[in-house]
Amino acid sequence: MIDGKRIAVVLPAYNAEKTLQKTVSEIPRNVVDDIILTDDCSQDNTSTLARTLGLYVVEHDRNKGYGGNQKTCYKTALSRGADIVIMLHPDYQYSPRLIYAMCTMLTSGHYDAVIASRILGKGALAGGMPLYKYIANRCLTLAQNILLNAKLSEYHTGYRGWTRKVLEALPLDACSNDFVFDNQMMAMTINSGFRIGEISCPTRYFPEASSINLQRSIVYGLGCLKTSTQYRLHQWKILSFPIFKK
Ligand SMILES: Nc1nc2c(ncn2[C@@H]2O[C@H](COP(=O)(O)OP(=O)(O)OP(=O)(O)O)[C@@H](O)[C@H]2O)c(=O)[nH]1
Ligand SMILES: [Mg+2]
Repeated sequence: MIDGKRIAVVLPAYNAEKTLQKTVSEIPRNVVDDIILTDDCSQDNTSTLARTLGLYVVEHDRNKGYGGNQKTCYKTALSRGADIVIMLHPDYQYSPRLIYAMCTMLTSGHYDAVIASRILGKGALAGGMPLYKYIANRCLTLAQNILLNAKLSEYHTGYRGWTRKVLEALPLDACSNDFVFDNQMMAMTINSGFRIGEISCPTRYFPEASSINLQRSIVYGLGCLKTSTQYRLHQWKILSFPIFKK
């Protein structure tokens, strides 16, 4: 709890066995009330390990995709009474020690959502982000900031925090079940006028923390541009899209 708000951390997991324990060990248990792992039909022992670590586990009976997995994360966290939900990839790419800082940005009342950015500061390349991902991240961010009329340092982090108000307001079921879910959710948050804060976050790249290949990265990048273009067309009242229905 922080300021009387119930804090949940959700871990959308897929084959996270090798990195789960390290990730969970750095979650500040003194403030986090609920740790939920949703297992998207992993082929390793992610669920078994998660139960051993004392997490609340939801298992999909078939692979629903990254976005489908996050839908389960947020529904579960809300149904278990969360006021603040921090989404963290369980691949130990991000520092769980920043959960407290992210939560206090949300409980302060200044922000409705917060992202932990790898781009704020100079740590991304030092942390091992491949140059092609860094350049793609910067170019997509520039394009999205222009199309969304926003000023974020990145849109692609796997470490985000939300208030209950945001999660209840956004029509998440209208979003993709694939990786572009994250990007659609950011665009929807902006469309609904919610205030987004950012903190800087160190990143680590190592084989288990990064499984997305070039082809999937390209599909994701094009999906991001499509999302922002849809937002612009929606704002100009030229076309309407279900993800931007308030
Ligand atoms: N549900 C589901 N999740 C997946 C799948 N593939 C990867 N993930 C999860 O999606 C998250 C992001 O994938 P990563 O491979 O870490 O992506 P990345 O290469 O680190 O991407 P960047 O952090 O942007 O550089 C991880 O938590 C994975 O466990 C999948 O097929 N289904
Ligand atoms: Mg990763």
